[in-house]
Amino acid sequence: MTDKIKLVTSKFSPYGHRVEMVLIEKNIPYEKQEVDLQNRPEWFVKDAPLGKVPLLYVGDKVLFESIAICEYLDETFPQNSLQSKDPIDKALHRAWMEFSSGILASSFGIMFAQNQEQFDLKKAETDVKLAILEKHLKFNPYFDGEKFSLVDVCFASAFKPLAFIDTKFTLEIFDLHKNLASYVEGVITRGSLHKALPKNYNEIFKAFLERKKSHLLTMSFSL
Ligand SMILES: N[C@@H](CCC(=O)N[C@@H](CS)C(=O)NCC(=O)O)C(=O)O
Repeated sequence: MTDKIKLVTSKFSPYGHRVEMVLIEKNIPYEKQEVDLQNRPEWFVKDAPLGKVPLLYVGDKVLFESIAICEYLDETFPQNSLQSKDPIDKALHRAWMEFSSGILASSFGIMFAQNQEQFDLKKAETDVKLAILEKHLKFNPYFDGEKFSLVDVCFASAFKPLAFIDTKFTLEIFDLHKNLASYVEGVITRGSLHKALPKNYNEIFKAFLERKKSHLLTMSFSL
C-alpha cells in the first residue's frame, strides 16, 4: 500500500502550484493543508528546513523543494509520466525547470519593486530571460513536442503571475516575444493549473501587492 500524501503549501505559492499540478496531472490522491506564511505554525517552522512551502509529507518523511518533489512524484507514480527516461533529456528538463524558477524570481522582482527605477530594472531583467528562452527553445506546442511534461508544469506556474500582471497592468511584457506568448497562453490555461489555483486568485494577488506596497499599484490597472 502506498503512503498517504499530504501537500503543505500556501494559496499564492507558484512553487506549491507546481506540485499540485503534478498531483492533478497524474491523478494522485492527496490531502492539502494551507499555511499562512505571515503567521507560521510551530510545526511548519520545525518541519521546513528552508522555512518555505511547498512541503510534501510522505509517510514519516517530509520532502521539500518543489522540483525535487515533482521528480519524486513522477518517478513513484508511473501513470501519465511527465519526464523522459533518457539521462540527457532528463538533465535538460532539469536545467530548464531551474530556468523557470529564475523567471519566477524576476517576476516577483517586478512585483516587489518600490519605485519606477526598481520596476524598470526588474522588467528589463525579465525581458532578458524571456529573450534567452525564445532563442533556445522552440515549443511545439510543448517543451517535448506533443507531450506535456514537467518542464511545462514549471513554466505554467512560473508564467502565471507574470501573465497576470502583464494583462492587468498592461505591461506589454510579451509583445516582443510573440512565439513565447503563444506557448505561455497554452500552458497557463492548462486545466491542472486552473484546478491548483485558488478560486479568488485575483483578490489574493491584489492583497499581496498591497501588503508589499508594490509600485505596480501606482499604475493604472483593472484587477
Ligand atoms: N526553491 C523553493 C522555493 C520555494 C519558495 O520560495 N516558496 C515561497 C512561497 S512562493 C516561500 O515559502 N516563502 C517564504 C519565505 O521565503 O520565507 C522551491 O522550489 O520549493
